Amino acid sequence: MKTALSLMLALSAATLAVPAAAQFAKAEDAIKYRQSALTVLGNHFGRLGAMANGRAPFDAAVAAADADVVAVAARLPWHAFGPGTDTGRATAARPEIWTEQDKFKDRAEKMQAEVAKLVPAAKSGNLDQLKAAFGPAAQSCKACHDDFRRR
Ligand code: ASC
Repeated sequence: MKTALSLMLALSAATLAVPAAAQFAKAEDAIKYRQSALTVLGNHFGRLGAMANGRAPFDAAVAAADADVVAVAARLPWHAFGPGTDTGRATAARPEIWTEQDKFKDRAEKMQAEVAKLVPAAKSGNLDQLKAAFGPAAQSCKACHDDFRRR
């Protein structure tokens, strides 16, 4: 029974891991989509950060839910950085995203790997584990912003 449940959970996680790629009629739509995904990501990540840094009381259930949202949202923006979506709406995306694609992809993958670790950390109910996972995750956000987001 326990195995069947684990398998079911693993399968539902696998389904979530590959969200159907959204379709974009216009560059503006792609830009809006990725900005929305990153806004949701930042909102929930920010709340985890407040708990990790002691600016908000640690609430294990809230942290676990935030980490789940962060892990899913982190997978969403990337396909919305397609060719021709460098302009079309106000964007902080730097042109290097399209001229240094391997580096951008590497940063995106590193970020997803780091934020995925927030999920078990938050679900442990142990604030020290959340703190340990939060630092590298925040660093992975910053690493990409430093190179690929306009200041
Ligand atoms: C956040 C947020 C970011 C990252 C980044 C981490 O809470 O909105 O963009 O953390 O500042 O360095």
